[in-house]
Amino acid sequence: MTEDHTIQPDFRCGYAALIGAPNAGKSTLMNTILGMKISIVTAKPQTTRKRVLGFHTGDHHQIIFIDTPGLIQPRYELQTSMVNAAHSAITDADACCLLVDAPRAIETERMLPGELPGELLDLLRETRRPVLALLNKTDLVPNKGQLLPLIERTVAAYPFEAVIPISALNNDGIDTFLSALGPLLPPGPPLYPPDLLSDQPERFFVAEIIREKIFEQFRQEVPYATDVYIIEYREEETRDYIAAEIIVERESQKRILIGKGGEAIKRIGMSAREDVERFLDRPVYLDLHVRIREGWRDNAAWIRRLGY
Ligand SMILES: Nc1nc2c(ncn2[C@@H]2O[C@H](COP(=O)(O)OP(=O)(O)OP(=O)(O)O)[C@@H](O)[C@H]2O)c(=O)[nH]1
Ligand SMILES: [Mg+2]
Repeated sequence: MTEDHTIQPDFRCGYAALIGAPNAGKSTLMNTILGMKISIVTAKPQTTRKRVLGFHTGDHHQIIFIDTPGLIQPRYELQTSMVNAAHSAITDADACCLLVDAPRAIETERMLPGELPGELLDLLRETRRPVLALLNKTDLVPNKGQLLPLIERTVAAYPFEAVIPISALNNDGIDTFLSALGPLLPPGPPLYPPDLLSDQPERFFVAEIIREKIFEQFRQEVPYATDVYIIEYREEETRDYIAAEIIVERESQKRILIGKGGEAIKRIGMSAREDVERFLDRPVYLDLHVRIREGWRDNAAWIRRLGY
């Protein structure tokens, strides 16, 4: 925004959905643009489970990014709600940004894995929103000549507004992307104050940070069988007291999460607290509890209760 906060007559403001396969780098891209870690990122697919909003305000536009869960063929209730979150973001957005994992697409000669491309492109066609294709992780493509055939295939696959190679991690191509996206938004004043980055409550970010640590520290099915929610959040004089419940599906998963003599849960708590304190910029006491909620991820009532 300009110094005096006067809004230019050609100012634009609107919603931009970040969509794509799991692990394509959607959350990384949003964080890079916002200059703050709003959405959790891990090396594992299906990290993001809910829509996360992030606001980017420039001189000429305010972009309300919607980070979405990766598109998959759902196999249980939680995944169904994840896909629904992505689909509704596409419908709600003024413009869509389809992220492609470029090195993976080059290797497999497909833009998106599995049966998704046809279905997704049909949905995009139906909604008639402008779509940008972002070929991400170009830092991992050693020979830039390899990008050309991928660009050609992408151009041929759909009438994208533009096909832009980027590296979300290295902040490469991001200015080009933002310059292409801004004009696709409708004219209008900003909807949010320029210094606001997101509208999610603090407890959402705290639960997400704990979930990120579980994704980072455990293998195989444990992260996917886990969810986190805040049961108590109390602002005390010297610190915030935050109690969170980590839910799992089975006794064996609870044992893994707690670890021998509680060392695993302690490790989650320590790394999560560090990040939560950095995020909130104040000291916190994190109180973690593990509980079994049998079959929660395939239980519609639980999915709703968990805010999906
Ligand atoms: N080298 C490289 N790695 C990247 C880039 N962008 C993202 N990554 C990595 O890719 C992995 C997945 O990134 P995320 O941002 O979590 O991907 P996502 O699309 O949000 O994934 P889901 O939430 O699971 O759908 C992480 O390990 C990131 O560090 C990039 O431009 N270059
Ligand atoms: Mg994500």
